[in-house]
Amino acid sequence: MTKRALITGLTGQDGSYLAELLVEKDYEVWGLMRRSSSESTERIDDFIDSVRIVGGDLLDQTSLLDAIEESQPDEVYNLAAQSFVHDSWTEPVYTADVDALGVTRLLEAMRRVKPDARFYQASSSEMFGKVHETPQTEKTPFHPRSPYGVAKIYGYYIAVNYRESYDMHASNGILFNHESPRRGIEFVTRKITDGVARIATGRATELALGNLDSKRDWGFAGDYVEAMWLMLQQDAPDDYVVSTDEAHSVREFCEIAFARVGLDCEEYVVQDPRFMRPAEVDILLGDSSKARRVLGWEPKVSFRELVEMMVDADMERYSTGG
Ligand code: NAP
Ligand code: G4F
Repeated sequence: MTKRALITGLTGQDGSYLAELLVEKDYEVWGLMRRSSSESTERIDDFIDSVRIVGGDLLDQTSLLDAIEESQPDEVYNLAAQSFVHDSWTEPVYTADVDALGVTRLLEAMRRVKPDARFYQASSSEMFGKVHETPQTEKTPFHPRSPYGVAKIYGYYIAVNYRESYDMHASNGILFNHESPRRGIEFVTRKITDGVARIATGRATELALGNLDSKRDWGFAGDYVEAMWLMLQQDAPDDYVVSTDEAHSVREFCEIAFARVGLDCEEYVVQDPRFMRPAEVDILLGDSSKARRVLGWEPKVSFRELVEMMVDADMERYSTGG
C-alpha cells in the first residue's frame, strides 16, 4: 500500500530534498505550508505537482490538528523551524515558540489524531554548542550557545518524552551542518559561494564575513535526508548523529570556493563585526558511527565536491541572468 508522509518545512532546503526522495520512493507526499504574502515555493517548483499542500503553521495548534486529520500520514517529518542561529538572538521568543513549543503542538496533534504515525524531529548539532568532547556522539552532553540551540534542546526532549510517555515512534536526527545549492543565502556557505560568483562576474568587489576560524562538519543536504528516512524505517525509534566526521574552518571553505573560479580569497574577504555572534560555537565535529552501523547510512559527497557544487550552481545562476 502507498505510504503517506507529511513534511513540515517543505519549502526549506531539507524539505525540498526530502520531498523529492519520497516522491521517488512512491510515497504520497504532503507538505505543510504557512501563509505568505509572496511565493515561497522556489525550491519545490520543479515537482510541486507531485506534492499535496496543506495549509498550517507550527504556531497554530488547530491548523496542525487539521493537517494530520486531512493527510492521515504514516510518517511525519518535522523540518519546519526558525533555523538561522544568528537571528535567534534578535527573535528569541519567536524562535522558542516555533522551534520548541511548535514541536509539542505537532506531537500533540499526532497523539490525538494519528498516534501510530512515525515522527522525525530535526534536531541539531547546535545543541552541543560549547562542546564537552570532540567528536560529538549521541551521548555527548548538550551545552547550547544560542537561543536557537536552547529551543532545539526542548524539541529534542519533547520528542523523547512523547516516545517514553505514549510509546510513539519518535526519533531525533542530530544533524550536523548540511548545505547545497538550495541553502538559504544568509548561511555562511551559501553567502560565500554567492559572493564568489558575484565577484567573479563583476557584480561585487569584496565579501564581508564574521568569524573565519570557526569550524563546522559540513555535508550535503541531499545525503542527509536519506538518513532521516532510514530512521523512520527502523522497528524501534532512536536518536542518531548524522555527520561527515570531518571539520573544516570557514577560512578553508573560502579558500576552496575562490580557487574554483581562479581567485585568491585573501584579496576579497573582509571581516565585519556585524556578522560576529554574542556567543560562538567554535567547533562542531560529529561521530556518526551509530548511524553508519545501524542505518547503513554514509555520506556520498566530499567537502571539496560540496563547495565546488555550490560555487558552480551560483556561477550558473549569474551567467543565466539570475
Ligand atoms: P530552512 O531552509 O530554513 O527551512 C525552514 C522551513 O521551515 C521553511 O520551509 C519555512 O517555511 C518553515 N517554517 C518556518 N517557520 C514556520 C512555522 N512557524 N510554521 C510552519 N513552517 C515554518 O531550514 P533547513 O536548512 O531546511 O533545515 C530543516 C530543519 O533542520 C530545521 O528545523 C533546522 O533547524 C534543522 N537543522 C538544519 C541543519 C542544517 O544544517 N541545514 C542542521 C541541523 C538541523 P517558509 O518557506 O514559509 O519560511
Ligand atoms: O552558516 P551558519 O550561519 O550556520 P550555523 O550557525 O552553524 O547553523 C546552521 O547549522 C546548525 C547545525 O549545527 C543548524 F542547526 C542551523 O539551523 C543552521 O543550519 O554559521 C556557521 C559558522 C558560524 O560559526 C558563524 O559565526 O560560520 C560563521 N560565520 C562567519 N561569518 C558566519 C559568517 N555565519 C553567517 N551566517 N554569516 C557570516 O557572514
